[in-house]
Amino acid sequence: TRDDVKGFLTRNAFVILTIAAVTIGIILGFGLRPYKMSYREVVYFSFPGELLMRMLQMLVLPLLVSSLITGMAALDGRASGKMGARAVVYYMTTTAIAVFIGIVMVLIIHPGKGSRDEFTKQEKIEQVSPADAFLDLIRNMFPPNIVQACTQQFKTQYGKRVVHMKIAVSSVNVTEDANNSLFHEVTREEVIPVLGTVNSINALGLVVFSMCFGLIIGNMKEQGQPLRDFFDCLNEAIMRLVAIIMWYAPVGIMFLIAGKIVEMDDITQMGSQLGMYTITVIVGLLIHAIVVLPTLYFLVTRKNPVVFIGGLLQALITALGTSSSSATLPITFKCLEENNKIDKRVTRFVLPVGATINMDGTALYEALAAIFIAQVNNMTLNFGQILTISITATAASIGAAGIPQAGLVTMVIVLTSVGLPTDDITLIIAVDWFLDRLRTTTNVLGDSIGAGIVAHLSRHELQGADAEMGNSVVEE
Ligand code: DAS
Repeated sequence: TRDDVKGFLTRNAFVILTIAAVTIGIILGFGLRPYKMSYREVVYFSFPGELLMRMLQMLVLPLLVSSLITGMAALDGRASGKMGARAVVYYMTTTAIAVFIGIVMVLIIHPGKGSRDEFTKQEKIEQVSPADAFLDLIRNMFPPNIVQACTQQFKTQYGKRVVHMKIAVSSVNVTEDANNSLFHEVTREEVIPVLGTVNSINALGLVVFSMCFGLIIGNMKEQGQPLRDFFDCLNEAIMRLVAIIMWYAPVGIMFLIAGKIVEMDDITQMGSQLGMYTITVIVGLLIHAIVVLPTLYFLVTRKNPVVFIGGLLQALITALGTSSSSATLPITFKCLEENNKIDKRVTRFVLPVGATINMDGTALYEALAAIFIAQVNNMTLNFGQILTISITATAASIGAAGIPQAGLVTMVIVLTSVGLPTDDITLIIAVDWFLDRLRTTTNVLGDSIGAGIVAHLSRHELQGADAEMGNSVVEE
């Protein structure tokens, strides 16, 4: 009936709008390719998309801090301990499965066979030792200055600038100099992809700080109440801002996707090895995202994963459009809390941590890419080296930030750990902008299903907490 259709449309307005936006974006992108826009025109054209990225990035910081502090303060030590343990077990399990899938796929399909002369040799890459990389990882968990941790972005500990490919100027991970010269043609010669371990320091450092701070004010009883109220109100206010931005998101995503399609290299030029590599990554990510994660969700919750994932579509498409799981975080919150009715005490705790350290797509990708590079160099890896790759790929995915192309950067740790030439990363940069979107979508899916699973496993504690809350209200 008319009312049913009306109800369906309002319930799924966002998703319908976003899917329409992606479709129009793809058509627009391929329609405009023959006009060979200049770089400047591309930046103008993708400007609405860049605005969306900036709006979301602007919210990430207050949202991450307020949700984690509120989430930790709302849980008493015992409940947060149990919930934290469940989340960590889930993260390690799914990341290990993802790495395993990546390694099996690249060994079976073996995309790296054949000569390497088809790869054009590109710029030299700064070498970074794994020891420095790991130290950087731990160092970034303890920012010397909380305010600085919020603003200092994408500088490696070696003080060098990280200027990514030319898309960097029109996305979030720019440095001040590239930012100031927005229309400066950032050509390949100037791109010095210093692939140090670039973490979004604000995320790692702030996650550690917020969790400790939230736990402490949670145990400060009445004395901590003003701060708990403040961060609770801040979180609510940010979520209302997200609700406004969500109406703009489809427009932004349309231009992000169209702008990327307009400027991407001619995919037919891609050599057969790179083509096989791309297919291997896509198959691996699909297996993890469509088979492993939904099955895990069903096994634990006995609920229909298709319905659960249906509620996440807006977040998954935003991840595809922005290739940044931290930029998608505000929308992931909204989808889980409003569509999938996940308890806020779980999402506030699990999502910010998951978006920062749980990246199944990235872990699968880094293990697979490292072995692909070994194959291209005709290097046969022994079991010990493959084990090293799986461990360092897991560590690199934890250290990778939720920003575009972070997985490409932390791959330095994986390659150096088995003595592979790090400048071979340039062999796969050409397709990284596309594979990054797919692995980011997998990351967001992994975080969201993790929230669903942890919420299900913690339902008794949460009901218990509600009952206590209810009793205390009744007593009053
Ligand atoms: N783009 C990163 C993210 O936002 C993933 C990656 O680069 O591997 O999750």
